[in-house]
Amino acid sequence: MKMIIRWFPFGDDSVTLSQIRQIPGVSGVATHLSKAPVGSVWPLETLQELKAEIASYDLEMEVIESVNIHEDIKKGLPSRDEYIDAYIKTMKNLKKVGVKCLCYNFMPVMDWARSELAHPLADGSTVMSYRHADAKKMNPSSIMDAMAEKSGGYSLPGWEPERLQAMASDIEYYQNVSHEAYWKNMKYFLDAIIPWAEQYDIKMAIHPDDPPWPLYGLPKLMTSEENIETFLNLNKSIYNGVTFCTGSLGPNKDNDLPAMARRFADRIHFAHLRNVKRRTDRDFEESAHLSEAGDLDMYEIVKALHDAGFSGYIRPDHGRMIWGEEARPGYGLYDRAIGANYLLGLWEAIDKGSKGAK
Ligand code: DNO
Repeated sequence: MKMIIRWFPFGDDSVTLSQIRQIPGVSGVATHLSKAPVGSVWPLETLQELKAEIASYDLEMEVIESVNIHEDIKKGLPSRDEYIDAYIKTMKNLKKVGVKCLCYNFMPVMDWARSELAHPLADGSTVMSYRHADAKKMNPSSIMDAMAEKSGGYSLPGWEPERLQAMASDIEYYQNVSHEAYWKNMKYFLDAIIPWAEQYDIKMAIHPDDPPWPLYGLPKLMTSEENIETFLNLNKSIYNGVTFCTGSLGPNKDNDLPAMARRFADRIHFAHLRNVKRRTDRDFEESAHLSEAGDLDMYEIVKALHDAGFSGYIRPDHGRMIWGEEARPGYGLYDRAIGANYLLGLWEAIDKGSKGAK
């Protein structure tokens, strides 16, 4: 097992590599080329420069999070083949710089969703939270309608009218895409790239949908044990694996995370470990990593991975914003450093316990 931390390159992160270097037990970062347009081939030279910068802090760049999937692939359009081709070329360049694991997602239109970025907790920290009723109001289609009626729009940085327009029409598009069709589009992508993943020895690790339930009528498939099983059966190569994100799957109380970790252990290549506090069956907030801070039993989750012989990558996930830190929501230094060392402590105790150490 290797403990890593997510890091955003090219001055896009308030957290520095020299700070990450000082977190005990962290061997590397999960990173990506944020400026590369979706669907483009990631330039080898830029990857080499990035790797050298990371290596100069004695850290590894073995995990990429993420090479995003072009929407045409998810939609199953004829143009998908050229984007798949570009994806494979990117994988080839990643292989050349020693990448071993690639995290991506197949969420339609948007990545994870939250309704509040700085929800105050009783201890004075803030976390990201999700209230289903509020999230529904953020539907880009209804915001566009509201704007059209000049009744005032929702304003969130990054939700500019142009982007909203594209999101709204994409959401519209998916209203007619059945789950069966979406599974087929996934399989088409997997069958095209997994043979290359095998050749380049890059473990593919799909990220679950977050939150793990339907939103805006979009096909959300990576949400449950049953669906992950279906996904893994689409292409049975060991290289077709998952990112086991406890914070994404955890808001649904029916997801038995230790059981899922045991069941899918040989196909889990990357684990995002964090805790959540459920408020209702559709509302939750993120919490400190410690088991008692949320609803997930982190000891049982780590134990399940350990006992199954997990040898992939783990990273602490979204942390609280504490000690006055100002950073990208969820990705501050302090609480993730605490989280990493809590998880490493669990791992050491479980590992030594299993060997009967005194
Ligand atoms: C959220 C992250 C996700 C993840 C992507 C993977 O904090 O875990 O944005 O990186 O879904 O493609």
